[in-house]
Amino acid sequence: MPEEIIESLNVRYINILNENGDVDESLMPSLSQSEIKKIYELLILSRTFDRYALNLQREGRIGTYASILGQEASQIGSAFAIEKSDWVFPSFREMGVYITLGYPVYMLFQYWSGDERGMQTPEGLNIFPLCVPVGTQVPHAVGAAMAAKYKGDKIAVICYFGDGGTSKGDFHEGFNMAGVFKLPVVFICQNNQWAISVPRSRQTASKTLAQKAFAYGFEGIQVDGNDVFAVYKVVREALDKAKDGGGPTFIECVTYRMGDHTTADDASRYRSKDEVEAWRSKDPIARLKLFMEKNMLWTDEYQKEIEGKAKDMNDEAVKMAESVEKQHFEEMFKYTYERLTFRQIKEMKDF
Ligand SMILES: Cc1ncc(C[n+]2csc(CCOP(=O)(O)OP(=O)(O)O)c2C)c(N)n1
Repeated sequence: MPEEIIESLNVRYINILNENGDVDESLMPSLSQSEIKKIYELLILSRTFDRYALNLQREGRIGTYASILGQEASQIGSAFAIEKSDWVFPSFREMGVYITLGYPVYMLFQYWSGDERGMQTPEGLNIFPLCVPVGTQVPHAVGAAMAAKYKGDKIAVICYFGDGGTSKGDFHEGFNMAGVFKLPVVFICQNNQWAISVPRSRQTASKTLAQKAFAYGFEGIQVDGNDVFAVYKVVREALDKAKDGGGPTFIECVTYRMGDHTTADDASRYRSKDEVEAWRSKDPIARLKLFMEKNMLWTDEYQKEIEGKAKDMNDEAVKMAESVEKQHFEEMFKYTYERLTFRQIKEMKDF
């Protein structure tokens, strides 16, 4: 036969919970009623944190902040599947992941107010500090997965990044290594359609981001990133597969960044109101609420109670963050190198 197809790839797309709050029972993950309520409460807590952070930035009480509005299902759904012993490598937009994993909320406010001590992960939590340089966490995560495999630890590594991150060399180098060595790593891309002002259509000519994984010898799956059940299910299965020696998985969560890129951006300069409105009806929290209402898990009183709790937790966290003892300015210089450089000594004196 002079010509034949030697490879064809099938990219799966998964949605379980639709915008009306109905689920595809055949795909529904096993979650108890109390777990579903817990997920809902984490969604509300994370959205409340986000609102607080945006308001604090406008009041000049914290610095630049990257909102998670609209992306909560991708974050909480994925983090809910993570076990304490797994290792997490976030980008800079994963506050919902941090909150779900039990990171102290006050330390998140502390970090965004410019105090790096907020990223000193407390003992017992396996979360790397958030990563501002786009994509550089991919090789870090792959290295950690390599170490876990070498040591025979039955853990998985989870690495988060955005659609923009898939254009970085770090992404391709990390994916290649993960594929060749069949490493226990789950890559989660929150495709929120925009990398600052660069739309998804200008990021890549591929039909999906998920399909990029096939080039490196492992599966890429696309999931409705505003569907917390689908995200949870796919991530859970990928983590189990990684821990059973099945190698890496790439999960593309299709979602939307409802806010500006950061508080230093004005998205109305590069995207239309109509586009934002079209995504508003896909809100990840609204659809879980509808599902819970239909299944007798939601009432007005319950909503008031959990919103009150979320507000109290955030109030308390802001108070704690603002009462942490200030750092001495020397701290800024001390930890970049083992010993201060000549220039640092001069800068410190001049400060
Ligand atoms: C290496 C590097 N280049 C450029 C930037 C500036 N920058 C910050 S965020 C961003 C876009 C990131 O887009 P994406 O990966 O889709 O993540 P999102 O912000 O949408 O969550 C850029 C270019 C950076 N932080 N790091």
